[in-house]
Amino acid sequence: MKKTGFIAVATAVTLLAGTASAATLDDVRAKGFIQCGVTTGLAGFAAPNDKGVWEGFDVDICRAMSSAIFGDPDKVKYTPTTAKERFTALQSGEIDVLARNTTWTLSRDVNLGFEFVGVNYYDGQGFMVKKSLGVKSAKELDGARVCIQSGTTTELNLADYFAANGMKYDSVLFDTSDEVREAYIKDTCDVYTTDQSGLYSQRSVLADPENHVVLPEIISKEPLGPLVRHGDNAWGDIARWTLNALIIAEELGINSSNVDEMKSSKNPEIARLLGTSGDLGSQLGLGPEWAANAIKQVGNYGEIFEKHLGAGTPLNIARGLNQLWSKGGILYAPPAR
Ligand SMILES: N[C@@H](CCC(=O)N[C@@H](CS)C(=O)NCC(=O)O)C(=O)O
Repeated sequence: MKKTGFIAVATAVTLLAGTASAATLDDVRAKGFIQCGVTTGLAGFAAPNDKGVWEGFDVDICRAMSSAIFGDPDKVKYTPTTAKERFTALQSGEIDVLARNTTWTLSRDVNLGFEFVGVNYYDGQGFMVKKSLGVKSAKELDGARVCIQSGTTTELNLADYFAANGMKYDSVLFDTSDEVREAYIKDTCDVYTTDQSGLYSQRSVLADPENHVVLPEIISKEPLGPLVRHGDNAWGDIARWTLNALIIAEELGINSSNVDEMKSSKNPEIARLLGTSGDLGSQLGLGPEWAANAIKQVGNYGEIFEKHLGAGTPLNIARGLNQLWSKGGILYAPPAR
């Protein structure tokens, strides 16, 4: 009896595990789109354009997944989430993936039950002040009123940094970055702190960006990346390898303009990635052109970075740490083979 009971339980667990691992992709295919959690609006990363279409560096992660699955980058619906709401939206199944400048931390991974599939932007927390304040370093901020966003890693880093430097501060908390920016403009606080990328983004939409300075100190590590729920490894694999494919494409010199010619390349790594040899696509439960479609329709990592954040944009962010490992940065994708 005992033995049968054990086998029955073991079978049920196996069946459940089998169901869970296929669920999200099946569900996404059945409904015909990916439900993608983004910010409530952060220029360059995720914001609706003048036609109401969401675009940005984080949005392109979801678009690339859509290309990999559907061969079409626009089979995506967007759910704007505040920093506080984002995790409930993912846990409850309201969204399939969260692509929202979210820092990979132990407690989010383990305690909240998420799977960070990689890093699409290596960041760190910084400070922005008005130039008129004459402050040159974060060490001069003792006694400052600091505007921050609730539900973020920013809060704990700020407390740690001020404590470590024997300084005091008053925090002024808001739910969205629009509210933080408005408060900063209205002098409700002296300093704005968040991920440096967020500061560049927010400065780019101020009426007078030239009057604001991002201080040199970086007080934390903020590896930002897309995440999915624990329990559906196959779905996590699709998100992970879509991101990796964009990075590998840049390494291999494949971009949105040359991807079709590259399909006849003699380089075996290129052939495997673009699906002209091997079966990487079917291993992921996708078609052979999964990566080729993502690269063609959305671009390689470098193209996506330049389009939304690079020198030609109001954000004007240097690649820095987000340069490929082979070019002095730390962006490194495991091999697609
Ligand atoms: N990386 C940090 C901060 C994330 C965060 O919320 N950043 C701000 C940057 S300005 C943001 O995205 N705001 C957009 C919004 O309020 O919708 C975290 O994961 O907690």
